[in-house]
Amino acid sequence: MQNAAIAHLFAEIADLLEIKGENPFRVRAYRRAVESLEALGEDVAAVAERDALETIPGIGKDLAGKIREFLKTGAVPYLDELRREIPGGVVELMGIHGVGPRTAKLLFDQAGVDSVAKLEELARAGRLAGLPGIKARTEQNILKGIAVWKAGRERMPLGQALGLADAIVGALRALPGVARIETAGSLRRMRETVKDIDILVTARDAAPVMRAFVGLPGVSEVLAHGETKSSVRLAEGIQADLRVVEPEAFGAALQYFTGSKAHNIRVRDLAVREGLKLSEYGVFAGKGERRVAGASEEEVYAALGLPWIPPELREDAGEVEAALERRLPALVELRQIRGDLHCHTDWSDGRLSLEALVRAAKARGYEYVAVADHSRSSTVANGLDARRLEEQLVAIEAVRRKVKGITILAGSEVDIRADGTLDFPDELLARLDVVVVSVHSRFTQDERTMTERIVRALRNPHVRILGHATGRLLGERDPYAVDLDAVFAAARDAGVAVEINASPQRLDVKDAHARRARGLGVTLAINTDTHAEPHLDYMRLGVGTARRAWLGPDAILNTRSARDLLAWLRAKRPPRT
Ligand code: DGT
Ligand code: CA
Ligand code: ZN
Repeated sequence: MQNAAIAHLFAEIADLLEIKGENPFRVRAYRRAVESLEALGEDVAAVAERDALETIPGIGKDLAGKIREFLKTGAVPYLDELRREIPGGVVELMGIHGVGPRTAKLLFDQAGVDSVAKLEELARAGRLAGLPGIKARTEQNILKGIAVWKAGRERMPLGQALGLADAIVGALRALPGVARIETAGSLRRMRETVKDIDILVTARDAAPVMRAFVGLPGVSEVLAHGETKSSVRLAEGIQADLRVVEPEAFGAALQYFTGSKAHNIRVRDLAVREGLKLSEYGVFAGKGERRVAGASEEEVYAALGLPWIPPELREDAGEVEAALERRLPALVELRQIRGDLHCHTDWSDGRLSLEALVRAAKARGYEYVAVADHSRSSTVANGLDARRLEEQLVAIEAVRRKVKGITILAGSEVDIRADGTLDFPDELLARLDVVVVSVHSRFTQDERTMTERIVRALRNPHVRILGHATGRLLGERDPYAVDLDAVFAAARDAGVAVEINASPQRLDVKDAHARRARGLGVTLAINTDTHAEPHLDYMRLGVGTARRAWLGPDAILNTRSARDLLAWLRAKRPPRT
């Protein structure tokens, strides 16, 4: 499918137009087209084939023409023209937090900055501050932004890597002779970022599998092409390794390459104590010649006297002890999730209409879905004021009559204002089924101010969920300063659930924080923060995060039935002073 490739080109056009300071409507048209293409379930070539490109939302005559052009020639001349005007490095600058299109253009025009490296050089030398519109503080912020940007490029967010890995595994699985194929490494453990994609395969004849792997359409560079191991770099920059292993050793190899390294060391120590030898080829007894286990992971762990340990726990964070004592937790599973409690619609900055959101949630088998659009303070996100929220309540009522078989919760993602007050009066909040509160502004407050701000919001008796508690954006923005323990304790005392925001850029709170919160007695909610239909699938990332936090279904609010959830949401809490 060329959908992603074309979306990528349109996104680049939008960036370039933005830097050029072109009409914002044109820029937005390209951005909408990007979202549409990413959300499109069908191959765009097939859509073009039946002459229906213009039925795709956001694709008009002009963009349809460019798509056809690309499908025919593999190029978009308009983009090539733009690229000649503005070097790619200038677009890259916009990836740095605090550098928007205007700053990027200014840096390029005034100081010839055409790469992040150049920008860093000038900032370090203190030579940006003299430029018009750039203060000394901006220079410091840019340096900070560069550091986060760099860290983000060494490791890819899990959500993006999973998508790439799924595509590779899907393509290879279809080959004749491929018996088993699985991802390993940090990706299988659902770590929030991964360095590379590790894949294991068993095949009668490895050569054609290797050939197919190095020839995949997303490959930009072949780093190694061997009989048992090949490595490639994908266009997105990440490396992928494919190893061919014997069926008798598949479980042992999967165990070894899943890691983590720290977990493996602990498990190998256990083996040694039992007089066994553990390697990627199996568990061996005697003088290390007799294989006693290897085909499956279950059998490998069993040979060491352990139950199978879920990959998400394999961080040497107490899981080996728990396994030895037979007290591994029963972790929450995706199929136990019964609804999503933080979704946006086109009433604020989402793409789905109310009805489309509800139908999409229903199609995923959910029992309930909460509409939680932004509130007024989030102006860039087209946040609702009280009047529009009231209108939305009426609209939700209408959808309730129209779409049966799913409980529609009326909610809001209410901004926590700088002083901890909320965007709506209590009387209006009281009419909502679920109130999510989040920080979207003034991230630079000191820790005490921020903590007090959030705690104050949590004490509002109508608040039921704290959204993305640290505000971090992977590879883009660090968490703000906040005393999470104090926040978690306040949430517990106020009966507020803390969200595991499953959006791939957020995963907030993250695994370690979620585990800590649970330890303090907090209920968690796994929400996708959906802004478009495919985002509902982010639930998988949130569940992975919860599993890494050792959480079972009982810790998660949205594993409850609609009835139990409603009872929880409506439970009266003691008034606080
Ligand atoms: P990453 O790639 O940094 O996101 O994290 P991993 O865990 O995927 O690390 P990677 O790809 O270097 O190696 C994959 C697994 O292979 C790792 O989790 C455990 C195993 N492994 C690699 N090197 C060693 C080692 O020196 N000792 C042991 N015991 N295991 C290793
Ligand atoms: Ca890896
Ligand atoms: Zn938010």
